[in-house]
Amino acid sequence: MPQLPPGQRRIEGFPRFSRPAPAVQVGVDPVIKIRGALTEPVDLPLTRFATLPRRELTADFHCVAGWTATDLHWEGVAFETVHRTIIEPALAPGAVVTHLVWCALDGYRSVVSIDDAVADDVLLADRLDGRPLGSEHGAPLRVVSPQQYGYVSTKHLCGIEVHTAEPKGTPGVVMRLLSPHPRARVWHEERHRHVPSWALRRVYRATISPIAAFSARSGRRGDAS
Ligand SMILES: Nc1nc2c(c(=O)[nH]1)N[C@H]1C(S)=C(S)[C@@H](COP(=O)(O)O)O[C@H]1N2
Ligand SMILES: [Mo]
Repeated sequence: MPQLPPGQRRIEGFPRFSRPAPAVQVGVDPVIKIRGALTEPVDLPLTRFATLPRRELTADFHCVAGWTATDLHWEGVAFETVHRTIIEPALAPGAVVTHLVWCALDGYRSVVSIDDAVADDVLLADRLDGRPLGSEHGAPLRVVSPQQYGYVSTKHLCGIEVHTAEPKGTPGVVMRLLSPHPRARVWHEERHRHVPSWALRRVYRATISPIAAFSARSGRRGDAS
């Protein structure tokens, strides 16, 4: 059996593990709003996204809480393609991009360094295991970044912020303590910025079943697939 990254355990299937799914908007062409260090804002409608060169990827998915779903088959567009063909030509003169923020319809946000975002295996995915992505796993479009903890793989993607410096983190002591690692690389066990990974493994493990159960229930609401 192939080895898993440190502190991870294999889980059956692919649990839903997130906030309640946002309502699916029927009859509108969803748009990814690209904002930030650009000459002007760029809107990327999914109808245009659908014309970009496609990419397939089979990868494991690692949640920071310690579960790993194996051999998921994703289809979509490499983020590097979106960056090279849509974002780079729109950059403000002299802007040197250092970070992006993935923004989601449910209000979820995650910060990534540009180097991690343009890695070869980072996808904006609209299909999973041969089917259109369901709302439980991030319809209509989600980020998939297999080398990083799942919290980077933002579901229901609706915006990308383009930054020339690292955006400020969440305020509040507890949140700051548990703030995500700036690289979040699974094989380096970069779970958090401040708290060592071993300190949380047990605590996290205890949260997996309750969160998965809650997520499964809230994910069925408004599920389109
Ligand atoms: N929009 C959004 N994306 C999200 C989350 C979320 O709550 N909302 N949770 C993150 C976390 S912590 C994980 S582990 C994965 C879980 O993806 P899944 O629900 O498809 O298993 O989604 C990530 N992306
Ligand atoms: Mo997670």
